[in-house]
Amino acid sequence: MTTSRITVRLATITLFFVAWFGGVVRGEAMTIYQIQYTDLSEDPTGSSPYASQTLDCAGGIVVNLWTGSRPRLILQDPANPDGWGAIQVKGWDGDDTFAGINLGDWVSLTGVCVEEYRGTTFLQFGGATGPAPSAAFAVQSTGNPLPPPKAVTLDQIAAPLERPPGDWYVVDHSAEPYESMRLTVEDVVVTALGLGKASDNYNLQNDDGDAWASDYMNADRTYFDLYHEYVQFGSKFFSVTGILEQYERSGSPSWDYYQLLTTSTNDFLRNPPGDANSDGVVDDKDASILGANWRSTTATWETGDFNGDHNVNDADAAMLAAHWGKRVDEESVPEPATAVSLLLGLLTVATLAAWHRKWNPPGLGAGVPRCSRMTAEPPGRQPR
Ligand SMILES: [Ca+2]
Ligand SMILES: [Ca+2]
Ligand SMILES: [Ca+2]
Ligand SMILES: [Ca+2]
Repeated sequence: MTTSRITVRLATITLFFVAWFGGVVRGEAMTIYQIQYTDLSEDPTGSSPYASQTLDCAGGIVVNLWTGSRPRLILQDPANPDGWGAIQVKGWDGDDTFAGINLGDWVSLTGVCVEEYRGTTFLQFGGATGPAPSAAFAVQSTGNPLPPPKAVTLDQIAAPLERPPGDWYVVDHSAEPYESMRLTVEDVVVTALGLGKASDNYNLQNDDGDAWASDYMNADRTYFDLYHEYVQFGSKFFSVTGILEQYERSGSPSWDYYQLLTTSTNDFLRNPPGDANSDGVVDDKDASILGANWRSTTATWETGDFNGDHNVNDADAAMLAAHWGKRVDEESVPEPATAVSLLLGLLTVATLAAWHRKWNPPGLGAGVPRCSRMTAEPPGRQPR
């Protein structure tokens, strides 16, 4: 047999096997990275090259479990902490789909179907009526430490832009490597609410830019509330942690955005009241800021107004005094009575007034919160 005939025969056999197995990629389990990774210069959408194929996945550590109409597991492989390291598994067998799986388990999967759904890559795990009826999971180990959330800046997961009248788009998909990973952003303020397809997105802002977040997956959100109770216009956080998800929908209006999904109250670290400079501790630097803006009526948190009434007065001094020395990870809710009594301790109004006279900074403290120009969208349903 000539070489060319052998080549033709091998090609025929190869084609036969491809046809026989259709879109099924079985054999050695693939890593999350392999399933998620896309060369964004070749495919700017960032979609998985294995979309619609059935495969086995070596899996990762369970960093979140979510029960909903389609329960979800979020798996993260600590081998890829900088990108393409996490994926969501969507169950089709109701709340019991992932029974027996706990946070910190390393879970591997067989027979799952890769789905690109509204911009996010899922591994479908489904029973009789689902897309992956033969899917199975195995708990390889338990009690693994959860991979620490990756710190990113807001511009790395940038908020979408609006193309009037009401279409939202991302400039590029450079956030794609972080899809489904746990991320944390620091020193952010809520500057807009009511955004996104289901009006449950809010805008986080700092000097690096803007990014959208949502609490729809937050287990500690009060049922029927759109947001976690900590999230209000002007809420300020030392950090917010969540899982990044893309949402995309064509039509009119069309949507494409990334949203940071918080999962519990622990995902919000609030600056202790009094931490005017947002460095995570209440100390003399903050007292100096408050003193310098004493009696201002147009103040912000950064200039000493910690209760949001725009005035810098004894109420703010009391809050600062009550949290003196507190760090962000030991933040407590101030009780007015305690605060007032402590006010007479470390910091007194007289002290603060004296600081004010000493510095007498003209024109300081007239800042107003920066506010995004984003507008609210009509209510709709969040993808589930
Ligand atoms: Ca995506
Ligand atoms: Ca993806
Ligand atoms: Ca401080
Ligand atoms: Ca105040």
